[in-house]
Amino acid sequence: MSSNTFGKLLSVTTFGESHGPAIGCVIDGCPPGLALDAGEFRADLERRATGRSRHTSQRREADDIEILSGVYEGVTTGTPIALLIRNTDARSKDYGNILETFRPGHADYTYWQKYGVRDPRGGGRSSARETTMRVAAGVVAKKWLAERHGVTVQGHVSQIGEVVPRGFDASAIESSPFFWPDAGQVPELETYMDALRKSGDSVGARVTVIADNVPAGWGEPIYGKLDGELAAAMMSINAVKGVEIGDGFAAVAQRGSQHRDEMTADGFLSNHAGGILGGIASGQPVVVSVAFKPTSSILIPGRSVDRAGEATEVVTKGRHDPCVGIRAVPIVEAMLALVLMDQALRHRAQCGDVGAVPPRIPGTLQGASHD
Ligand code: EPS
Repeated sequence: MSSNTFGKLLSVTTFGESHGPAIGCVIDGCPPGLALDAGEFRADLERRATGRSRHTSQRREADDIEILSGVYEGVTTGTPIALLIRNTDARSKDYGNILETFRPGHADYTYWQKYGVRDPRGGGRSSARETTMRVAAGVVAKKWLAERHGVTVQGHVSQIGEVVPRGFDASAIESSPFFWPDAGQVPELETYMDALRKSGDSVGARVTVIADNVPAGWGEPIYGKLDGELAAAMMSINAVKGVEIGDGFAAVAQRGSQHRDEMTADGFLSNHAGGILGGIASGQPVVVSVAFKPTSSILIPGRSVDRAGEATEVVTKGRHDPCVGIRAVPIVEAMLALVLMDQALRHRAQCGDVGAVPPRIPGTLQGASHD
């Protein structure tokens, strides 16, 4: 199986299956001298993990990181950083009844068509378990971006099913079981999710992530556009069906006079472009929204075929997420951070001598819209 690596100067390779002995990643190209310790991965891994609320899969993994290489006396050495997490709570018998068939809406069928062989336990390599290692690699990128450039990356869930936030309070996000920016709506969402789970169905979600303090100039036209690479990175996450940068598809119905972000010496007057022009960061916040489909592993029976091509009915039992988008905030943050760090290193390599060219317009003026 190829294509398990992404990034150019900072590259990440992930490996492992959901029910195999371990999952892991190799981060190559991280500059030397970054302080790094296994405990630093804990917070983001917990944010992504299953079993931390009743609204997610109840599989309970410790997600303890082992740093196998690339760090000596607490700092990165510039050599490949290999990280490993052992799987401790796989329950493969849950998959006994779908070994011979294909869940409708799942990669079961396409993996089978492509490889002619598959590890059906927990979805094998196609499982969202793989995203654990993206989050781990993202911890390194977030830290480097924050220390070297003051870049911060923060996400939230911006829609669950048909429910959208009524207000926006950044301080509400991390204490919410839904990464939701309006604390007042959490009881309503709990009721919504409880009813959904009882019905045996699942629902989609939208996740929005914003990177602040991204310097103007990061990104490479023509085929290495920052937005192009972000779209590819986001689409590589399990269950993602759509990516928007800034206004995204809403731009279709806008006029040029409305969409353009007018510039003053004091700052941009809006951010419809999502911080990227011509594939290059403008110095405004980079705003990415990602659409997650409803999980296909559900209790409601669905028509399918078995390996012999005979009609059958599939019901997926086990420990599944009724809304996989809820746990996706740290994954989207990680992918954004990894793409930004790669682009930062590439910018430094080619244009490090250019420096800041006047006029340097500060980011978006306070009060201007991100959306
Ligand atoms: C997943 C199915 C479930 C989730 C898993 C993602 O796996 P299992 O049936 O083995 O419990 O628990 O999520 C994780 C284990 C994780 O760490 O994210 C799937 O089909 O994608």
